[in-house]
Amino acid sequence: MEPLFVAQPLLPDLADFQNIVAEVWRTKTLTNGGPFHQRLESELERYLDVPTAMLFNNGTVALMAALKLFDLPAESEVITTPLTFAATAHAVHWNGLKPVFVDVLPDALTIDPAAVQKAITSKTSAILAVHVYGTVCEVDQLQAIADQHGLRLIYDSAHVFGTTINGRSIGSYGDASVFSFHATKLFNTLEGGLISTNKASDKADIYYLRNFGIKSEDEVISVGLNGKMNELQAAFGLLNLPRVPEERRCRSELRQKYEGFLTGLPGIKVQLKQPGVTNAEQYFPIIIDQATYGLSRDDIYDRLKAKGIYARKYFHPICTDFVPYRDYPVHSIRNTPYVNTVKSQVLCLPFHSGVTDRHVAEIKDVFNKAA
Ligand code: T4K
Repeated sequence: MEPLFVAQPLLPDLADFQNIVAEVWRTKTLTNGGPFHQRLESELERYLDVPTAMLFNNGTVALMAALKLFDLPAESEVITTPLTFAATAHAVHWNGLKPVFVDVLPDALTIDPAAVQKAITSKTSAILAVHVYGTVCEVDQLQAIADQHGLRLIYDSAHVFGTTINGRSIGSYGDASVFSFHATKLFNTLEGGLISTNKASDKADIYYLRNFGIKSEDEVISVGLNGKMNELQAAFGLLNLPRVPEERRCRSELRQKYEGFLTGLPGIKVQLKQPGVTNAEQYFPIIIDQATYGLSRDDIYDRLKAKGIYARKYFHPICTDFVPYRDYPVHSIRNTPYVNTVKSQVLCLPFHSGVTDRHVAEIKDVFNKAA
């Protein structure tokens, strides 16, 4: 059997992409907001149903720019989760701000609002919450906390492209939302990212942050980055966007197949179902409790790997295990932060349209033997 990976990129039809490449060769417009970029940006504004959707060259740079947008005081504290990809914490650090890590909620694995409350100090300036694995944060509670303390609320939405909560776009929550269009994401532009906000008036500021702060040939008005997406990325995205619903449908079916044999297995928890939330179908995480199940997460990971099935232990090690953040505590309402337990229990199974029934049977076999 060919190796099976946790992710497989969504690809446009090659001939369609070749035609678009030929068009780029003809116009010689490679970057700096060309026609493909402009089209993709307006299509995403519609798709995400937000007044402001601004493309970036990747999700990490978009996160850095989103934090910069609010002029947070130097060295102030940004409360975030340690159960995320390193980029979330790094973006805080690159802005000269201090990440303050707090615990996650059992089952949901998103940032715990009670732990956020507890971690707020006079130096706190923002909350950077992550809709991890596609499970959405406690958006109402977080907004109430942010309002009460005058904090900015920014969402890392890398895992929730196209999610809605009771019909409202995930990209419209908080002060800003940041998406990743990396190859491993449901919607990809090779590499790419986006900032969305609920205010049309943010457009100009985000534009300057993305393009060196250049206002005109003679004027630079802010300390901007080079966060621009190029024309080949944008064209790739334009061809991929219409393919997202079908990919999402395949993943939804796959979710049902996985849940068919995992739900009810003692010691295994599948992803939380959130009423009113449309799941983006980005990841399929499970939590394996060795004491009840008999085998550990790492045992299952190894057994799958022996069959050429590469599940991933996202996001273990967690941020506070990484060298730059090793001295940072995890604030919690518990004596032992829940995240320190669950980090050794989460496993993301291969989750994309390339997973066949044969693969599912192989994976089921591993779990059944273990049970
Ligand atoms: N915030 C959050 C919450 C995120 O999850 C991420 C990114 C970001 C921020 C930052 O956004 P970006 O700056 O990346 O836009 C991957 C991705 O590189 C990373 O984008 C993603 N999160 C993270 C969760 O996963 P790795 O180290 O797991 O990537 P890699 O190369 O091991 O890929 C996983 C599997 O996917 C491979 O085994 C095979 C398959 N694959 C991968 C690539 C890159 C392909 O089939 N083709 C490919 O081109 O980090």
